[in-house]
Amino acid sequence: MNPLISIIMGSDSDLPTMQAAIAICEEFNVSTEVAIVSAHRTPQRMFEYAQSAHERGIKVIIAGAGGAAHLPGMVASLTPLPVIGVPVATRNLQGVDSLYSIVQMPGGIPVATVAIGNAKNAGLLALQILGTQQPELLEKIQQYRQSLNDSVMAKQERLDE
Ligand code: RP5
Repeated sequence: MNPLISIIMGSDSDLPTMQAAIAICEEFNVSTEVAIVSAHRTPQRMFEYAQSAHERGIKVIIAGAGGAAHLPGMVASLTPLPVIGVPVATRNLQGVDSLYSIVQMPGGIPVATVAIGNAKNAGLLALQILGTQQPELLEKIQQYRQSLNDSVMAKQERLDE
């Protein structure tokens, strides 16, 4: 299966955070391409990767980075595909630096940004974007939502006992 969702990150130190995006895509049986692409350390690779992603059949890119987190914005400027940014938590500023770096894109080049460290939501959003073109995937998302609802109701029942 050709990968439909690309999950990239600035460093292997981002992988523990980004693992949640990989896991949710696996849960929905959607193939992913996972790569370390640094805006600062491998700028040429970033250009090549972002410019060729749509030609390889990728539909959505999830990009995680921490600190002066340029990767999602730079990649968004190089591809026509939707880009979802994941601000990775940092030691000194706890990821507020990453969040501001990613979310404050000037008009013209959007990056959809999830909460600090919330790669799971980035994965789900990517799946929902794919789902607009895949009715069976949309149905799985509905089932997933139902399972969230059921788990809350089960907790309520235990509280009421
Ligand atoms: C960013 O710098 C990466 O996305 C990572 O979050 C941060 C630190 O990278 P390492 O020094 O751990 O490789 O580019």
